[in-house]
Amino acid sequence: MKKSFLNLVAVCGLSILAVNVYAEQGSKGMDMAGMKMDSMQVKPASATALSDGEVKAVDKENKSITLKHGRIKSATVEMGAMTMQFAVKDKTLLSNVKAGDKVKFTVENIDGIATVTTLSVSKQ
Ligand SMILES: [Cu+2]
Repeated sequence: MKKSFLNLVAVCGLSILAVNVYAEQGSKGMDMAGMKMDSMQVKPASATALSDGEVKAVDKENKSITLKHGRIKSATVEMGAMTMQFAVKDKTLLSNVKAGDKVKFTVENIDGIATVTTLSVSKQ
């Protein structure tokens, strides 16, 4: 996980260099670079649907999060509304959330464990 995150940082670093190159070519180049940066923020296409939830507890040590969630129906996980603890795929997912936050997340069945694979605070 950490390695792939570092790879992502490396890719972003390369894009920032590209922005600088475009900037020297004038405003038209800047626009193109801007589009490129925007597209990087778009989530990769996934069959996994976003679910809504509210954070009840965060446990970075054990890479888990307790979420009160609505109905979940993803490619590999289906359940009704409840409050439960999930494993998280990467503990960096937990760095921006705290109890009380409303979140959107995706869950996948990884080795039989319902695992949160993406997590972001909902914009109200
Ligand atoms: Cu559940």
